[in-house]
Amino acid sequence: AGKRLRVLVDMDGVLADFEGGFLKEYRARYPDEPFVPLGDRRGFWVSTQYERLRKDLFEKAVSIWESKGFFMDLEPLPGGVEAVKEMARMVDTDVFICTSPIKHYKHCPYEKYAWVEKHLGPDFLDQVILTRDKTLIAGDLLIDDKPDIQGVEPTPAWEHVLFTACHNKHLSVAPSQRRLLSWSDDWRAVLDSKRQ
Ligand code: DGP
Repeated sequence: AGKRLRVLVDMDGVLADFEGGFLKEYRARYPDEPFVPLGDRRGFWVSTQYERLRKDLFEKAVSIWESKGFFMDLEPLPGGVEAVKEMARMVDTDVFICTSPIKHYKHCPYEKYAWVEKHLGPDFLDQVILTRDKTLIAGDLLIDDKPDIQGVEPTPAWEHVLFTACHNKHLSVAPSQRRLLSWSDDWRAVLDSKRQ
């Protein structure tokens, strides 16, 4: 047995259905405004695409994820919670939830912890890392749906595995970049490929 494997798993778009939750709440709150169907989503930033639709929709989009209860009520994405629990039970494997809170801090950080407690259990709270700069966090793997993960560290320790989401599935990424198409994809093989 070699050294332990450390896996960093993103939350929004990987474990929690940010895009689906956003669209549902946006349409409920602004039923008469135009919206972007999930099949038409392009680019990581939801607000940027809504602003292109119409200038004032930027603020309307932002109002959704700044609302109390938004992050807490996100549905788990299929298989994510089960995959993370299984990873945590694997020998020589440490799993952390690595997530960037929004800067409107009134609800989001609290609700992210509450979501983890609800879906993964109170013991998993030890595994939560809230950071706006994931390049500082050392790990073997970072499973994340954001195509470009940057920060102050130019050479992060992790390999970024791109988790497929509605906003990134059409992107052609570097041939060196690996993808997980969903939690039904072979994430166990990705972990095994990093073991010594
Ligand atoms: P992460 O998935 O950990 O990289 O965190 C990114 C967060 O930003 C996540 O909660 C989704 C959210 N987000 C998505 N689109 C936008 C946007 O247009 N503006 C802001 N401020 N946050 C957004």
